[in-house]
Amino acid sequence: MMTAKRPAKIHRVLIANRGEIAVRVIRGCRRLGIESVAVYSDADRAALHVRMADWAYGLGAPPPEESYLNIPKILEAARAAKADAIHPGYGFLAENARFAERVAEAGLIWIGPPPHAISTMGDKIAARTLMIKAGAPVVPGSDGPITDAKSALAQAEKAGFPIVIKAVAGGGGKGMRVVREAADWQPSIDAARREAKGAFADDRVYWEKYLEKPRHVEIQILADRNGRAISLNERECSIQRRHQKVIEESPSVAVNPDLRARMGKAAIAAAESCGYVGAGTVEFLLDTDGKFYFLEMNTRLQVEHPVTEWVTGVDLVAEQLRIAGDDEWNPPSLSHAPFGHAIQFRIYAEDPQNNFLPSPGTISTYSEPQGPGVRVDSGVYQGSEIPIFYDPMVAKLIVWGRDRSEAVAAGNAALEEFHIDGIATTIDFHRQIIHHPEFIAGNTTTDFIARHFKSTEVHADGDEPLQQAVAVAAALYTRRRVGQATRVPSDGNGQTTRYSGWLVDGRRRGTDRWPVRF
Ligand code: MV4
Repeated sequence: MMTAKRPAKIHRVLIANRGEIAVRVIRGCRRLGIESVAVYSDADRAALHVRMADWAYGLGAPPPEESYLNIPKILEAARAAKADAIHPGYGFLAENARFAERVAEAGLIWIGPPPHAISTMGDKIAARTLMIKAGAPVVPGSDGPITDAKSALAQAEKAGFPIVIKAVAGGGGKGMRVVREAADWQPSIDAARREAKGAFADDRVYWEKYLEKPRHVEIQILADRNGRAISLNERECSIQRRHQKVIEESPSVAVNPDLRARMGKAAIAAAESCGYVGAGTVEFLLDTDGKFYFLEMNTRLQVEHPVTEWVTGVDLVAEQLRIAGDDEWNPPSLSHAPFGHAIQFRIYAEDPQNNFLPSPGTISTYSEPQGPGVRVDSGVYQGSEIPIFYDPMVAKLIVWGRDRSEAVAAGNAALEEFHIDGIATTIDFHRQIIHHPEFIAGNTTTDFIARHFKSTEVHADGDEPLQQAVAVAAALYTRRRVGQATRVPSDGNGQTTRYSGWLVDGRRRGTDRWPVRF
């Protein structure tokens, strides 16, 4: 058999997910000689993950509660398919401790961390407390949920404004409120509570000192049941829009070998503090003077895992399967990592011209870039329908170069070559970002898009005229490129070839724009 060593206990994995991550896990299984079982909603009958899996089971109606979040139906599919393990992907049930328990109770292997690790890290105060005990740096903040707003304010004022109120059950920015003066304290707590209650059915909130313009740097870890844990370097994920990551890269320009080693140690301490098993990510904020602070731990495989795979040479899905399905695990060697530089661009079915409104529909043209240093993790094919019910990410483009500037150039070329018609996508938005001198210079902080692409933000902040000019220029630039009338040349056979949107004034788009001089 031409396969890598299969974990002893896993023969058939049900993937409780859809889209590109379901496809990614199917590929990981196939490499290890493991059969895959897809599940699908009525909206996904013809989806790529269903076509690629060895087996497929329908779950029911499209709404997530009736399909990809429906625990009884998923367990029933696993039983019917004779699966021996379940991989949750990310999102949906991936960080649901109750689901992890139910999987084990059904006699199945859960390809993820123990339920208690999920629930501990899901409680942001419990996570902070554990990390303080483990001796890792944590942002100054409350040591429990806010009960008495007045005494909490007295404490917070010692740390100093600005302060951020966060949901205990939160993560991802939901229920977050920045407070800049005492007068806003009570209203901010009330607003954060309301939002937290709506989003998590848990209105507990806590406070932290708010760091301005930090970088978001996270550490990938792998841990096994026998207490072995390794860190697989960092990912920089500061380029995000309204708490949705847009571009991720590894390594981070802000991390040197010494800082990498210290952050790696803190991440391993986080994993050990909660008895972590499998692949996980420890998020840190890195402030402007190079100090880092624990933020939260994500107890799942993440969307941005491919950049780590590329610079470490480690197949993270295969390692997840080996850790879950073998008693003994040999950690992969990292002696050559990080090697080169990888960047991931998330391609969303969203319209940047229309405040990033989701753009569902049928993909009429789908043509992926290829060539050296190019990887595409996609959940679609030409003819796919993008349903309205789920996350609108359709593909991830991951590029590699020997250094960051080569990776950016590879990204520019590959984005140029990525053609999707029938729906709006964020492909051109990515090109605008990587052409920005501050991106090229590596000045990627979490306020990058809000500051430099103001026209894309409803709640713009800052008021410098220069920023206004940049935003207007960006908007005009986009309009010209996307709104230009399409030339329809003849292909010489009397037939008309349509280059839908890809000819501007007879010059192929992009050819005169790289490298950019500002
Ligand atoms: C912060 C912060 C500054 N100071 N906490 C946003 C999502 C959630 N995971 C935590 N977030 C933040 N927490 C303190 N004490 C700034 C952010 C933040 C952010 C973090 C990572 C990536 C993008 C961000 C964008 C805005 C705010």
